Amino acid sequence: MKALILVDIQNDFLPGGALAVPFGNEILPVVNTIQNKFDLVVASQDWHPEDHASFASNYKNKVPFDVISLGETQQVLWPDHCIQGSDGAAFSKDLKTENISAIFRKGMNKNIDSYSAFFDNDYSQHTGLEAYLKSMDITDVYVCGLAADYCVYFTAKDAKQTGFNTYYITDATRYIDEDSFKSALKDLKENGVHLVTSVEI
Ligand code: VGL
Ligand code: ZN
Repeated sequence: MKALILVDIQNDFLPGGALAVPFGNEILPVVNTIQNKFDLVVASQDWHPEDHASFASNYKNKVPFDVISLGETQQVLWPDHCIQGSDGAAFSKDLKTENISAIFRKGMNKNIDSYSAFFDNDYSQHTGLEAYLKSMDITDVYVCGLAADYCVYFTAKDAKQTGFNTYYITDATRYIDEDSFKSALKDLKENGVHLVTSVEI
């Protein structure tokens, strides 16, 4: 059984949004068209409180894209984005949502970021996505959405790690930073994640 995970296709990650991913809107026709090839479609939603530790605005003398140490992890600081209940946190109106059977929200703990749709960045909390997919007899997971080098990357990595045959759909995602995207692709390949295009599904 095959599942599609739509990662963070939210207004703030689209052109005009607070943390716009360049050309992010180009994935919309692709992610809408492929949904009917899957037994199950789920989505994740970045869902931060205003005082979230990943926001540069919550520190003195920090600006977006600075990097700090947060607990054991290196944390990129972001512009305020995907505030719980805001329009920026809503799914794009151009995303086909009627097939989505469950939505997994992440990044609610103000002290830790959560790029993956499965776990917080320190792996101390899970979202319930793994158990849900396994309860639905899913064996193969396909990952798409925004952004390619952050939440889509970490979601694919964790999907593989938790035992799913994992596919990263290269034409159904866009990146924030080219260098981090290149190293993400290299790491995914080394970890056995398959890179595919939407026409190969
Ligand atoms: C994301 C940065 C911060 C993403 C979320 O969805 O890729 N990136 N929060
Ligand atoms: Zn975020």
